[in-house]
Amino acid sequence: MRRISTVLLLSLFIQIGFAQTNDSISKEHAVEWKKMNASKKATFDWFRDAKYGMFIHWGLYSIPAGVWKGKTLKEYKSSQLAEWIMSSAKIPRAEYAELANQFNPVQFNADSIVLLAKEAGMRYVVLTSKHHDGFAMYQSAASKFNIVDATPFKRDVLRELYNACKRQGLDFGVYYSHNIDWMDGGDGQLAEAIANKMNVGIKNVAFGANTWDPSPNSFEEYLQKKAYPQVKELMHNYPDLKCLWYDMPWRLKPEQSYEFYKIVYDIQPQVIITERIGNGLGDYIIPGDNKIPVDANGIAKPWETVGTHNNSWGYKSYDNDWKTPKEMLYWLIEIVSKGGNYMLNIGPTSEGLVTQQSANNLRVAGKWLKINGEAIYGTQKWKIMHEGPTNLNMEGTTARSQKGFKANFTPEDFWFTQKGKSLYAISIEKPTEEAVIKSFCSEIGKIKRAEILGFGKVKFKQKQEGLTIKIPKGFCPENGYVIKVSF
Ligand code: FHN
Repeated sequence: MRRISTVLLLSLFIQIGFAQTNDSISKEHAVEWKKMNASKKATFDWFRDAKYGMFIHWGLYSIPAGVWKGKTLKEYKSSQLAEWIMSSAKIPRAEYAELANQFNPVQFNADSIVLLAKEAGMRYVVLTSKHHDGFAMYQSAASKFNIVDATPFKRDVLRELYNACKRQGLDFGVYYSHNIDWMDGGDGQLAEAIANKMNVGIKNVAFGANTWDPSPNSFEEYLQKKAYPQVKELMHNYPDLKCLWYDMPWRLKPEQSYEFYKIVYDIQPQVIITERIGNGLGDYIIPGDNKIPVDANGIAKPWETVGTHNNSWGYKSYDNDWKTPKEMLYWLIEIVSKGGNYMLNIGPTSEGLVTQQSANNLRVAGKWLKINGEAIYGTQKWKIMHEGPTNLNMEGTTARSQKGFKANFTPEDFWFTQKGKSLYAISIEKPTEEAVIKSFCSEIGKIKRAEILGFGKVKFKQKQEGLTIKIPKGFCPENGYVIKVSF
């Protein structure tokens, strides 16, 4: 019972969004922030067009892969996410740091991973440059606890992925856990938050703090000596980044969030920043992990849903609940029809590999996108998002892992997008002899042309009840198809 409530609490935190602290930034900083935010239009345009990205959670936690001292995460009464094992199993810092001596992922090949992202139809890649365990996946002058200085591997994988993306024409961004650092973040401002009765927007004020073996330094020292310098070196050493994915801002003060925003802007002004920088200072919204907003119309900024491929971000040896190609396509089209982006995660193993099942599923969905990508990239949401009987509610990581993904898509389900003078009706089910799209009725204007992407022009009838299309004989794609109509 206690385990369940801790897990539920964790999922609740992750789903309610990222709340603010009591204060706000100064008036001068608010004016400055507005100017900086408004100057990023080119990157917002890029983001809106790109639609689909690859998230990579990779770090020392891929060695235990969800098992510590013979016990799986299930037996520890806390988070079930593999990258949280240091916290769930309350591993002392020195003991956790020893994992670095074993980290030697000699099979890692950045070009293969970037090629996989390309084959999957993804347009950008975001790597965890440092996750909550405090370990940097690049050469850092600010902390020796990094992949080059602390492991026998001695290779800067961030640099390798960055270069591979450049070679293969994908865009690149970095994730950085700015607020939570179990290795060096002291008490994560916990004592102060408790003393000041700070409203951190969650019931458990200690959430994410290292309470089992905190580093002896203050949080301010961590910011000055590690976090700010590391963000600066990321910005100096890896130019032309698209985004900085800050995460988990609880207890972070408004001026600290502001500083994290400003240091990025001063070096790479084009970089857009996630809402999880905290205190309302993000450039784009993250509605939740594995969560699709029911109604996205009220979201005023660009947004991105991030998703696990199984039910963990970091590699977890015993979680094989992989999203099938159809499920992946569902997430992507549901999100895109609502105007958002989807960033789907892979968690490489401690050898540096992506599991075969995960790679296969990504590639199958990618084949669909090769034919139908025109209905995804560079599109906008239409006034109608979906028609048909399927109505799912994607509530978050814990919900998916506990309930599983259950859906019976039908040939009557269509999701919509638009681009210029064309509309797209997207199906992820095999067609029957005839497709009827009710939303394309005569009321929306006279349709002049209809085609099936990857197939060609088709005959159609447009009436008050909708558009009817005869599906060509023998046309039966397993994961559906797209009808494009033009006016
Ligand atoms: O705690 C992290 C988690 O490990 C993972 O990085 C996700 C990705 O969105 N962010 C936090 C939980 O929301």
